[in-house]
Amino acid sequence: MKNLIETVSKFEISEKVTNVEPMGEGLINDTYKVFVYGSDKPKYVLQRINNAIFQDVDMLMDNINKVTDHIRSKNKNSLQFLKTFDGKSYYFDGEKYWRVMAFVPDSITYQAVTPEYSYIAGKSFGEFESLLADLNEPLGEIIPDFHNIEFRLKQLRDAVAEDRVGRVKEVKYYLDEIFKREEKMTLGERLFREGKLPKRVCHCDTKVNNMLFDKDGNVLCIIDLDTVMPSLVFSDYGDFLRTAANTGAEDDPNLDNIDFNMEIFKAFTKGYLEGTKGFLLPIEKENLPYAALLFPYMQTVRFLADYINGDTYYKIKYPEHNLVRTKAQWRLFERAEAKETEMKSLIFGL
Ligand code: GN1
Ligand code: MG
Repeated sequence: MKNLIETVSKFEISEKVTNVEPMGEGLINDTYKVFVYGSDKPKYVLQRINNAIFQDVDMLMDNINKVTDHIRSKNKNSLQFLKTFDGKSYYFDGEKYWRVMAFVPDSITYQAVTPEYSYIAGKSFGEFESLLADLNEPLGEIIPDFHNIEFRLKQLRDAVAEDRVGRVKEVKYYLDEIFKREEKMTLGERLFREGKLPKRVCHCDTKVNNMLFDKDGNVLCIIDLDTVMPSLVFSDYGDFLRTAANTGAEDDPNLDNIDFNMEIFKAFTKGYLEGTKGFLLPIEKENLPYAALLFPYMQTVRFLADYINGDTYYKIKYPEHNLVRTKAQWRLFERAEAKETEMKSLIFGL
């Protein structure tokens, strides 16, 4: 803890820091709440940037600063990052990279949401995309091909070919099911190549727990901006539903808990279509059910590839964790797939 307090002290904070405690459930970075003298509520957030994944920390912070400045220039809430005493947006301690942001007061995060909150989330979230639609400064592609499913399937194939830790034989069922649907699930990339779908500035990690809500369910601000980059519009819509419409947990060991909740789907989609009225193309709207399937599918591919590779990417809590995650995401995919026709007719009516 002493070291963490010392790290925080490199940033422009005038108060006396009293305590630093672990926070959140992120799978990539390590996050801490920072308390200062005279208050029992956290005042700042300290984060260790995972630079194995985000190798170009300058590009990372530059992207984030462009996005937060742009949102603030429109008088909307955004995360506020602090500079170090020597004017940098991160601190390198010789081994690790750190950043500090202001804690958003009176904010709540959820792991699950109600239909009512989903409607508001869809709307605020569509508005977030509208806000960024006129960002003129180009953003760096911080993780190239991040949500490119063709690329993710190639990574899975490479992992299988290498079979580094001998896990391929036990996951054959999932591999077969995944590759059976390859043609169908790579539609977005084909439409992009044919010039029919544009790329837009997307958040690319819109899990429910990456949004701060106020007590009335309004989205106060969107957090975890590391992956903001150009992507197909499906990214944010699909990834939100991946967590929000799941009646179980992302890594639920009990597959019976998992279903794709159509009430959440309906409410979120209604809000999202309102929020994106100004820019969403008919082809983007028509393919929203595809997006709802794509993200559980892609996350299955990513968790499975990491399991086969011997757990090198995602933080795990126990040895089989990535396999449990794979099974849970696949169950969610199957449930969503079974409701695809229903989704299409619902969207058609909205
Ligand atoms: C990672 O850091 P966190 O937990 O918000 C991942 C996302 C995955 C998600 C799965 C940079 O996000 O893409 O969807 O885990 N972020 C990165 O929970 O890979
Ligand atoms: Mg996160």
